[in-house]
Amino acid sequence: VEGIGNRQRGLHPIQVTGEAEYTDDTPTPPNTLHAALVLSTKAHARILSIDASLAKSSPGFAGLFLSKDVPGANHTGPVIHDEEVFASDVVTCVGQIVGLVVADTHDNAKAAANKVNIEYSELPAILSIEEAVKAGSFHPNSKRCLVKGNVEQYFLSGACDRIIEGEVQVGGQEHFYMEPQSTLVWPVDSGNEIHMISSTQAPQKHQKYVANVLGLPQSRVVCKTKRIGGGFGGKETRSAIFAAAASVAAYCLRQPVKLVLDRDIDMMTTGQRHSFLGKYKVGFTNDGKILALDLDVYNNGGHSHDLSLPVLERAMFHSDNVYDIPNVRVNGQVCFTNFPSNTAFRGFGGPQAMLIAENWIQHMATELKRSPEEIKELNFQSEGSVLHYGQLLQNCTIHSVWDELKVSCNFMEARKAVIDFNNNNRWRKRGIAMVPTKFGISFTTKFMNQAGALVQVYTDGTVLVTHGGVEMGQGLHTKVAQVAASSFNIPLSSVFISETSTDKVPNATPTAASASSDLYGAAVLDACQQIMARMEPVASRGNHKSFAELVLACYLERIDLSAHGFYITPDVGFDWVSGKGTPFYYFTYGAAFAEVEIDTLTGDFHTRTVDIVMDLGCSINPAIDIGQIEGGFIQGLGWAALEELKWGDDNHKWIRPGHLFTCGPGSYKIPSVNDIPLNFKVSLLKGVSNPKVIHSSKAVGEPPFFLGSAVLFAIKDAISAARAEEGHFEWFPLDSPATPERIRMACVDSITKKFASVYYRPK
Ligand code: LUZ
Ligand code: MOS
Repeated sequence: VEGIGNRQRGLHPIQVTGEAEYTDDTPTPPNTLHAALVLSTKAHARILSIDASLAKSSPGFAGLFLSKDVPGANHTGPVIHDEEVFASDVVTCVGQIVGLVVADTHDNAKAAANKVNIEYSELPAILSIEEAVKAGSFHPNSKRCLVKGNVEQYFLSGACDRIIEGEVQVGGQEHFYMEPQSTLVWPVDSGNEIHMISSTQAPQKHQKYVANVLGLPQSRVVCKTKRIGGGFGGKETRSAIFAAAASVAAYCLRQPVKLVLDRDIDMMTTGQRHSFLGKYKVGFTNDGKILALDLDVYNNGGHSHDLSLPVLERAMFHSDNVYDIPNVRVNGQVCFTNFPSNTAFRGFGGPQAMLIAENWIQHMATELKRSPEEIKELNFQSEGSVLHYGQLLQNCTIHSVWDELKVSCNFMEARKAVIDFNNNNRWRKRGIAMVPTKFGISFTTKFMNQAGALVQVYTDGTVLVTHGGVEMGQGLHTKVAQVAASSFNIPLSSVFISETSTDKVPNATPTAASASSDLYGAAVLDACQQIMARMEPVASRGNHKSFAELVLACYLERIDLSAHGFYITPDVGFDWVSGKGTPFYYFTYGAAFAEVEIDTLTGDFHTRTVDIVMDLGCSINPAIDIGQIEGGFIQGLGWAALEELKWGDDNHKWIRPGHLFTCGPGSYKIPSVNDIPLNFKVSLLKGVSNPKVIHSSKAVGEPPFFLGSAVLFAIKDAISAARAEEGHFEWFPLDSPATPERIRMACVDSITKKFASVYYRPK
């Protein structure tokens, strides 16, 4: 996008030079103590004894805090309080916090924490979705059902020419934010107040968790966040428990405490994207029209509830992806497993469910010997479609997005070229795929769709904006500042957003669900309009040469130049009893094309081309939005094809049960420069708007993520070509992620037949 300077991109020089301060860079008071966690090493066990004698004589040791030291409530959680800040009697996963050691340095704290000796008596553990389902191990009250039409009747009536059944396992994903979980907590006024700086998407949750664990009123606890080095959902709730643990030491010792997790500790304790298991039964006609879908979905909640139920709910809402299905039944339930609590991650269950949908629609196409793209198109929803949860589809643009992509990627030509390449190469195969997506915008929990802002205008004509949202590198502050600048008709450089703080804007919803520009943009607009209205009598005299002059004149007339703005998303709400409602204010649509080449002998692949079209309405800042699409796609590609979490279980003797083996970049492969598609094209659908939202824009954060799965389906297409040469034309499942092992084993030949088909399956 030409003509947009660095400032407008949100790219500030201090970010480039590394001078921008994150939590760990904040100068600490001289008496600051450093914390390290004492963690459970068992997936499920009773604590028999804790011996701290060695730790206490460790260099620099300043204190050990356990459940018995908690001044307030030890139980916490975002929805229900089912999780202990410090495990008291029983540990329910490896990596659960048992204690916190503080010392003079980070290294001394770690060394001392390692010397705390805990004796356990082991209990049986549940270490996969499959085991949980078999054992009936579910979180309480986590069963959900959505029904449209009558699935059973359709399967029995003979209306379906064909019925297919299958199972898909969808892998989890580590957030891998660049900045690990970090917090600095200090007592103020001899412990009468507690302040903290935390790396979080939810400063308000830190305030709440800390007030709760210390038994303090929320009015005496402040959390501030200037910026964070990525969150991706991993700091929507999980960050708060670390602040709570650190605050106990800070409060009891009346000293500042800093807790910054090392990467391996972060990975093994903070939870990941939920893995899912989907079991489908789909009925359709010989013409390729879907008639009925019966779907069971299970997600791996881990050892506490956290956000697992809302994640399951969003998954159930997205289990149609963009397809019109006359009869639907979706049953869902959250599995209790002995893993760290899985949590929000960009897409929040939506991508997992859409991946299951794209699997069964591809399965249909294989049955019908037609191209998946044809079957997809044939079943697209359109304007006026009624979704399986009762929402009426309005302003549906999936057809325009898809048609534009088809032309842009030249799909027919690409298909011909792939067939030609595959006919001429025995051990390398190419594949292509087009994948559509529709992402529901709004928190599915109605009350969360609210936002506050504080706008303060100073006498030099500069404006300080504070709102409830957190800047995590997604450009939120830039977009919100643009809204303020355009309201006052002043340059962007006159607007400043310094930090997010619970004492400026109270009770803020976490910065999540892609909705923050919509929400905070509108709240800031509300505040600006209030101030403009107050300034109007002075402004209408028309004798001011600049905004600064006008502001000064208003000040001299004793006009209030500070306003609190507020916004709620209208018309949303859902009732799980009737299973009907309007959970989403609107949808963001997109589609992606991918072409890959695989090496059928090693299972390696690379992405040759990716082409993406998205409808973002009338973008507030196309440079930021295209960055979000590129980043979201690549993160989705990582989830679908590169990143595999491996846990110890009874079949894997080299890692103890419930231990995360992949707890660093050496064993867990996130996308790198070499994984970027050789040709990577992103465009925004032109001539569209979204009158419902601030400046007619659309939410962008999560919607592109799922498009990364186009790479997985292109890989599958390439594998099909390899299998065809061995005479295999039937449907085959491919769990995500499509790692080299899975790709290699799916390219069946005389060598793969020598191996048992068991490879590591997602948990
Ligand atoms: N968080 C949440 C979310 O609490 N509810 C949601 O619906 C949601 N959606 C996406 C991301 N985070
Ligand atoms: Mo996110 S999954 O919107 O915190």
